[in-house]
Amino acid sequence: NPRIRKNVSIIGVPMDLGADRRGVDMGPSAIRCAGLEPRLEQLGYAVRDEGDLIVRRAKAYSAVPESNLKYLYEIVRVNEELADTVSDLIVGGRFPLVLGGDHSIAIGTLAGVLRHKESLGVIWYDSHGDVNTADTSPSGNIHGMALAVAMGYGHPALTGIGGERPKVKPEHVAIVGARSLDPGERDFLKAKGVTVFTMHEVDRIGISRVMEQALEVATRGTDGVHVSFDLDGVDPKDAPGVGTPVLAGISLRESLLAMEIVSDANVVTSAEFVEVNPTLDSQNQTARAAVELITSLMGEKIL
Ligand code: Z70
Ligand code: MN
Ligand code: MN
Ligand code: MN
Repeated sequence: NPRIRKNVSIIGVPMDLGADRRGVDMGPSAIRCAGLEPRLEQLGYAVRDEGDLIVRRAKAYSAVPESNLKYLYEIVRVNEELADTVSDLIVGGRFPLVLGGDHSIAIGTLAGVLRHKESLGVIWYDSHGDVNTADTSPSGNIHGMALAVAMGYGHPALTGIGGERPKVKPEHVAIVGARSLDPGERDFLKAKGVTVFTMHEVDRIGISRVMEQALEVATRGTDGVHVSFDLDGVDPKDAPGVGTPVLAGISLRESLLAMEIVSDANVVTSAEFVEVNPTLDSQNQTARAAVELITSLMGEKIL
């Protein structure tokens, strides 16, 4: 994959505040334990582990009310740092591979990438839409708002992360695997014209055609593609270690094929894998699935 640079940087973000649930902060450790770095090296990449960003524990400030946006200011602080980190790595000619942590970290990853892209395509692989705002969110959890924020919708403290830069345009976004959308999210996705491949489309036309169409959306008029992979997009039988398992999802086999199809398109310029919660997992199964998905995205072939 020529668009994926030879030099890959792993950035861990042990964030759990956006999900308001402990355990997902251990995701980066679990994915490293499952052998990510050596597997990428076997593919010929020069890998540098940048370590983890520091996320302060909730206890210190959880008493502070922040409207219905839980832990807003610590999430903003970490995502500003993540945006700077990702941006600096791109300047240094490196491919940013971000490990979560909950999905709120996509705000910082995308903000960093967007300093270098006029029109970024996004493939959002998730059982959820993550397009709530403070007004529509049933939970106040910022991980359920990350994609809306990336498109410029939400609290100004969130949409302002990363400073002046382009936003993700709705016509360049493809959500894959959706099966749990809140009423406000349905309205938002329709109003903005976001392309959504729900489980209905996955079952009707198959994952390979879904991914071909998702790639069309994410590459038409764009100068790069970001893959934001929430492990809860995968069926809980294959990926049980997630905070919000949603039944009847995309199998691991289909998901690996999805990543292979994206890899073959040679368009990916950054990626993140999020929502692995080792405390809900068994035998590190979900982190091991994440490693297989990552290596498939990065060009691993069976033969
Ligand atoms: C719901 C909300 C969400 C992940 C749950 C759920 C969002 N739409 N995202 N788990 N990964 O609270 O906004
Ligand atoms: Mn998500
Ligand atoms: Mn999700
Ligand atoms: Mn365009």
